[in-house]
Amino acid sequence: MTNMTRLERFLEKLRAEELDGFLVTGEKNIYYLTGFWGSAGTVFISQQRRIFVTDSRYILIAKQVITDFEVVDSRDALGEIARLIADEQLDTIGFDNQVSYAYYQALANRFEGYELKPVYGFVEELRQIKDASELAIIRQACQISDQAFLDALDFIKPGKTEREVANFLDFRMRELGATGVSFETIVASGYRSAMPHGVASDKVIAQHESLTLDFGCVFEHYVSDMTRTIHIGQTTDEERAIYEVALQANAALIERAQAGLSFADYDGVPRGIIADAGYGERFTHGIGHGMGLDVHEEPFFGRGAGHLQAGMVVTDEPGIYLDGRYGVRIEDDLYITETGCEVLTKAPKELIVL
Ligand SMILES: [Mn+2]
Repeated sequence: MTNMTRLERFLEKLRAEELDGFLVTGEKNIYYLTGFWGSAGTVFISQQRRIFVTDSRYILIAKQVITDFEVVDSRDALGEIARLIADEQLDTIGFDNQVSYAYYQALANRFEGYELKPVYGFVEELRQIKDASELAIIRQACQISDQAFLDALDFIKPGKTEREVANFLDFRMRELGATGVSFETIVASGYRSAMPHGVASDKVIAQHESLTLDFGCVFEHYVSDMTRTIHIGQTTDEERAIYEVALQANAALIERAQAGLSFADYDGVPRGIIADAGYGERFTHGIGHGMGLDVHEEPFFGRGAGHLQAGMVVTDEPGIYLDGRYGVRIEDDLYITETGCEVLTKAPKELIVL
């Protein structure tokens, strides 16, 4: 299984879902299967044919990058694919159920006579299991964000604004090789740190405040996503105690995370620690999510039953938020193996007081 290529896994899933062919949409899904990165591409895959259609803007790069596919230049991708497969005796064609209504109308028009079957997350399910090359890239993305955090510790001072710190992180990650940020950088100080997704504002960071930094970068199309909470000046006993609870929850999950752990336990183990400490109501979001080409991708632990599988990259991000006062969150990215997990984000987690 782990030695199978992405296309082999795709074809195996096609058989399992009893589909004769599948229309792949979405830039990241297409990149995953073909290596082509661009906004205009349509992919059709059956057991016999692999077709990639783009228009004249992208055709030269597509022909350079894409191997193992017929690369076709057309502005009518669906019509072109329907024409190419007309003699193939196919019956049931799958497509992503997230496409737009207009796309579906065009599809129904061009593929008249086929049974069209909407499927949720066909390629996204394959993308959950990272191969060695993907893991190597994600490791580098995490190294970049680790280093940017360490460098930011020298930059952060009372009197600076949250936005100045966010700009520092964003620019530093680019200096270290990132091509962008994986989401709008969260820098939340003091009372604003009680908002789990408080993006950086013009608020000035003051003495004795906590500061939550949640950020990540894009490196070779893959992302990192990490959170650290630090304190400025000095901390109270309560702040130290709450930090310790969040850290214990984060660490307990690292201890337990391995292939086979149920999604319910993935969330439940750290949540139980926070609840036992009396802050269950203050942990107001899910424990984490899958991560790869997208910063939030399958698996989503809140959605139904499932188990960790070797090769997943998932976040571990417990938090405690005291409305109007402050909050703490600690987030790592974990690569799941048969026997445990590798923590990809290595920035220090002991309480830092600047
Ligand atoms: Mn996250």
